Formats: sequence, C-alpha cells, structure tokens
Amino acid sequence: MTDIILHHYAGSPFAEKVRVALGIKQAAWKSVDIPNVMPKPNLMPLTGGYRKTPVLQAGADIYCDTQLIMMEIEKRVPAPPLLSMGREGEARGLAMWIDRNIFWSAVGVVMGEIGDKLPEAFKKDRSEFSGRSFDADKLRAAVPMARDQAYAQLSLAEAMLADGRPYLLGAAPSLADCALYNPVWFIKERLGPTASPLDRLPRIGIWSERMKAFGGGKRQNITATEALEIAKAARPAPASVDANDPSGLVAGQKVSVVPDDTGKVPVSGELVGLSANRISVARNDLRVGDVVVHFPRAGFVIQTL
Ligand SMILES: N[C@@H](CCC(=O)N[C@@H](CS)C(=O)NCC(=O)O)C(=O)O
Repeated sequence: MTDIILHHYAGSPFAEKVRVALGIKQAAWKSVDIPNVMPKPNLMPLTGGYRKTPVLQAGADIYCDTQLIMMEIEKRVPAPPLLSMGREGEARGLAMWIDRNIFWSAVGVVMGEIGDKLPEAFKKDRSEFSGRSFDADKLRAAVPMARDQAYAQLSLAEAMLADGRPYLLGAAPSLADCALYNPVWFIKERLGPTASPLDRLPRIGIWSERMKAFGGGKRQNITATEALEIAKAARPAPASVDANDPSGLVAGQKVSVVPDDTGKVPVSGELVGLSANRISVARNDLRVGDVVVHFPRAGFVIQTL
C-alpha cells in the first residue's frame, strides 16, 4: 500500500481534523512540514497552485481539501470506520456544516482576540487568502458577534451530546467528530480550554478531551524534497469521468479548478476524473513529472479553458 503523506503545519486547525482521524485509526503516516503563509515552493509542484493546508499525497496522487482527504484516508485505512455504513450522508453533511459555519465563527473569536499580536507577513497573506483586509481593530470589535455565532452554532452540537452519547453520531467517533474537533481545538489551543463560548458548553468540553486522547497516529517526519522524489518515482492511479455527469464535461478537456471561498488560486490541467464527489486533473511539473490533483466537487468551480 502506498504511504500517505500529509503536508501541513502544527497550528493548522483543518490539519488537526485530519490528524485526529489518523489518531482514531492509529494509522501510520508521513509528515511534511509546510509554511503557514505563501510562498510554498515545495508544495506548488505537487498541487499546481492550490495553497491551502492540509494537502494529502499518495505517490503521484495529490488530494486537496479535507472533505476529500478524509474520504481518501477512509478508503486507505478503513478501520475503525469514520463513515459507518448507512451514516455516510449524515456524517458528511454535518462535517460540511461545521467546516463552512462553525469554523468561521471560531476564526472570528480567535483572530479577534489575538489578531493584533500576529506578524505583518501573516496578516498580509491572510488578506490575500480571504480577499478581505486583515484589520485587527475591526476583528476585535467583531468578537461579540463572532462569539454569539460560535455559541449558537456549537450549541447545536452540544444538544446532540445531551442524551449522554460519547460522540456526535453515537457510540463511535465519526467524520463529524473530526470536523467538530477542528474549531473546538482551534479555540482551546489559542485561547485556552475555558475560553468563551466553550465555558458555556460543558458537554463539548468533555467530548473534546475524549477526542484529544486519540492522539495523532504513527507519524514519521520526512522532508519536502523526499515527498517530491516519492511523487516523481510514482505513477498516478487511473481515474474516470462519469459519462452521465450533468456538466457534460468529458475526459481530456482542458480545465481549471478553483475553491469557491478562500485561497482562490486556479489549478489547470487535463480533466481525467469526475464524479459527484471528486474532480481529478492531470498535470505535469518539471520537479515531479506526471501527477493527478484531486478536489472535492462540492465547493469547487470547474472552468473549461
Ligand atoms: N476547505 C478547506 C479549508 C482549509 C483551510 O482553510 N486551511 C487553512 C489553514 S487551517 C489555510 O489554508 N490557511 C492558509 C494557508 O495555510 O496557507 C479544507 O477543508 O481543507
């Protein structure tokens, strides 16, 4: 089985969503530390422009966005399942809500509190990343609103735990728990375990300790150069375009793929795979040769070139 390589940095909450999944599965994985701001010169040959954190590599296949990364980990390390039979839709739907709603309110709470202490290079990078100026004063003024939203949204998760179940969907941890751990971990790491609004959400507090206890699996650090060499020595796995896809796109078309929210850097290449879950684009780079970059379908825009 091809090794899985996570490109990430310690402080990334979306990377923590993946690391806790690797912990639950006690999976063996390789770790490449990447910068938390652009430029990312050793990541770009793999992704072709996609700049967000984390990115998963398996040989010459590159998986962007945790929506898809988690599905790929589930396929490669099936036990214990994070998408148990019959609950996939629920778990993935909850994860989508958490990633797209709770996460941003948690960012508002954290950045409002610590924004003025962050380096200028970080603020400049995140302004470009989000398309909105990183203004520490405005962020601080908006903390009450962000905290209210975090409180209201997290209360929905708190209510799911109200019957005493240990995890959001019942007796075992699922993708939904890993997704929720991302914003909860972020607030706890940056502001402490009793930061508001977590101080009003005791069940989430206990649940997050349960999640923390899973650790991060069996990690082995490698260099970015080693990861590039692994990609160069490998061949991408075969992919296929669904002939019944509503877009009418066909294999071989030149396309660009871009996230619809932040870090909107398009990745161009030849369409080799397409389904409701995934867009796969083949590209070539001098440092890594032929690679296929995979994106989730939800939240990504495809344009023909
Ligand atoms: N939808 C993406 C969101 C990833 C994301 O926004 N990650 C943050 C870090 S937690 C990021 O990329 N920040 C800018 C950077 O690392 O360059 C996913 O699920 O992977």
